[in-house]
Amino acid sequence: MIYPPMQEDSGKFVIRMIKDDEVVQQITPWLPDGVEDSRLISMDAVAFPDYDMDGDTDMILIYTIEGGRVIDILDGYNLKNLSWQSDFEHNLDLANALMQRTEEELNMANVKKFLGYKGKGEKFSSWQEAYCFIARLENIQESRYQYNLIYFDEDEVPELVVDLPGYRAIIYTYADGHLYRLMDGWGYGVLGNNGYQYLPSGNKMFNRDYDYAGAIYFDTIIRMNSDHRLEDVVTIFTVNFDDKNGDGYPEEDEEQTIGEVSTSYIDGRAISEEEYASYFADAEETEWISGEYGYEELLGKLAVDQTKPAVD
Ligand SMILES: [Ca+2]
Ligand SMILES: [Ca+2]
Ligand SMILES: [Ca+2]
Repeated sequence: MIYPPMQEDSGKFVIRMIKDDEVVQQITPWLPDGVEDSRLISMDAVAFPDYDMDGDTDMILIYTIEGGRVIDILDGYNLKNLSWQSDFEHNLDLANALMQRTEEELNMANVKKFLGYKGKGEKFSSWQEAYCFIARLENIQESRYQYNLIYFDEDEVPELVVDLPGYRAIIYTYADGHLYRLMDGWGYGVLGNNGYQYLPSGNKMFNRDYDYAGAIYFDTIIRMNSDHRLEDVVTIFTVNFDDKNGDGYPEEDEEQTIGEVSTSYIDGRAISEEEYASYFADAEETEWISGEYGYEELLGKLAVDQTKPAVD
């Protein structure tokens, strides 16, 4: 059950979700810039639609504060049938967009309509429709996103890449009327992570993460399982120097050996060069996962842009 919002001493208010007398979630509703100190007047509506149709239940709050009416969208993560076990994250980009776009009547029906929510249990009729739906929501949140359609696994349905070039990547797949978020804004481009490569139609992704300026690195090979989730196939830890004391860190007297010797491990077991190479036999055929074009061009490729009907 959800208790009415509670005003704390600070004047801030929180929402607590209670199950069996235990607080399982505490959420501090969002207050827009400039009205952060506003007090709550009324909680007007609470709904739990999976508005972005990714399989995880989300939350929409509408409330009135001294500064006016506010919409708060909270994305749920791994929340299956409201088990209350997972977290919600404020989606401020979407909330801000809603605050600007809907006028006078900020009610739940209008919010759902703006989000394009199809309703509980509804399905998409095609991957094109599903990707059009989710790309619209992504584009509202970040206009710099670049898109791509790639064939990650072996089937005929491409995966949708949503990429903030050099920063983070999202990937969606589609099956049987449903969207699945494979990668959820995985970061790259900093801290020794160059990005993600995949074997086209091979259901195989490669990522290498360097540390200590390349003295060690982790190779992770990832695949999509039958639940449409990514899972690690193997992680290989490579020490690229003579690690005399075996702590995985290049001490001063070991630093000079960087690049001279290298040993790879799987679960702590040293592996041969041949075994290491066997995991990368098809690495030559990989491509980078990256956005290649903007939102409008994506719509054209999905042939859903009504002003430019597909011709062939
Ligand atoms: Ca969701
Ligand atoms: Ca596919
Ligand atoms: Ca060492």
